[in-house]
Formats: sequence, structure tokens, C-alpha cells
Amino acid sequence: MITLYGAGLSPFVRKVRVVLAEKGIPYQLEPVMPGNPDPAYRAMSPLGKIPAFRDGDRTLCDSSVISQYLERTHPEHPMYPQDAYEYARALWFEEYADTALVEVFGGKIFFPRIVAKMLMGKEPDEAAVQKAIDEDLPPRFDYLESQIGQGPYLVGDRFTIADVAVTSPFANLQHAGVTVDAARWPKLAKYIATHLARPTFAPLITEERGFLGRS
Ligand SMILES: N[C@@H](CCC(=O)N[C@@H](CS)C(=O)NCC(=O)O)C(=O)O
Repeated sequence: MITLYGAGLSPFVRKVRVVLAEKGIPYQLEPVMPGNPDPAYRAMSPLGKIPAFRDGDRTLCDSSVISQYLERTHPEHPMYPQDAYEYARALWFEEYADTALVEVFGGKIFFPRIVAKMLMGKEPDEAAVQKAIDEDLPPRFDYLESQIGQGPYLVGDRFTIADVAVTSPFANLQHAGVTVDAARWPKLAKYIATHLARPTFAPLITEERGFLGRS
């Protein structure tokens, strides 16, 4: 049995959970908070980050690495394009999501509004959050709007790791009360709504909303 270590609200943990679900791989989620100092955990994830992963006596960390491992071990329902250029484009969107999206959606909006408030009882600096919403989101939304073609996929004609990685942090944004303005970014708003409603994403969002005490 595969074990995934982490917390469901992490965009990186959610990314791997969606890949596991898309491939129909059974797993158990072992709750671990970010920055876990436990030496046994650090043996799997030396930086203490989530997610970490175990498949028998094999351990890994990093959502991108774990996803690539799952692709090799479970090639059915592929999440990476075959074509060399499409493959590279999918990796680019994954990289962009894991850095440029997560640092703003997670670090500047979700963390202060949800994590710090819930776990540390710390009121967010709303001026700083609003500044991120006003200044950091529009260029990212503009870029994604420009990259979405006619269909609901960023690369090629099927759901890939690019779509998983880009959609995942939007769930954090939604939990923090921020949605995409469909009047300004119509393709992006539709794209995110479509993928968050996907059967592999939707139950996770429902579970997370339950954890946050929302119906
Ligand atoms: N590149 C890593 C990033 C993982 C990551 O930064 N996870 C965050 C939680 S969302 C974390 O564990 N942060 C704790 C820390 O940085 O100490 C991945 O893709 O898994």
C-alpha cells in the first residue's frame, strides 16, 4: 500500500492526491504538518516539507518527483504528454504553478487568511493580503488566460500534470475567499471551475471544506 504523508490543504499534497486518483491508485494519507522535525520524517523528506511518499521500502519527497515516479510505475492513465514539446510545456506549467502561483496564492493569501488564523490565532494583515490580490494576481491570471486555448486543457487535448499543478493552488485561493473574475478572465474562470469540479478534485475540496468547518 502506498502512503502519502502530508496535509490535505497543501497544494503540493493535493497535486499528488489528484495524480493518484486519476490513475486509480489506492493509498493512505498519513497526516503530517509542514516543517516536521521528526528524524524519521526527515529521512524521507530532508527539508521537512510535505508531501513525502512511501511505496514499500521506497521513499520519496517532492510532489513533482513523486508524480514522475507514479507515471513510471503506473503508466496507465498517463499524466504527461508523449510529444517532446508538449511534455516540456507540461513541465513548464507544473514548475510555474509550484513557484509563481504557490508563492502568492499560498504564501501571501492562503497562509495569512487561513493557516495563521486557524493554527496560530493570528489575525491577517489584510492590507498586505489585499496588495497581493491587487498587484500579484492580475499578471498571473493574464498569463494563464493567454495560455488557455479553446479546450479545457493547457497542453494538448487531455488532462495532464500541467492542469493538476495549475488548478491545485486555485483551491487554496478559493478557500481564502478569492475567485477569478469571469468578466476579466473568462477562459481562466471557466478552466478553474471545470477542473475543480472534476471527480478527482471535487471530493478533496469537499473534504478540505469540512476540515475548515465549512459546509
Ligand atoms: N517542491 C516541493 C514543495 C513542497 C512544499 O513547499 N510544501 C510546503 C507545504 S505546502 C512545506 O512543507 N513547507 C514547509 C517548509 O518549507 O518548511 C513539492 O513540490 O513537494
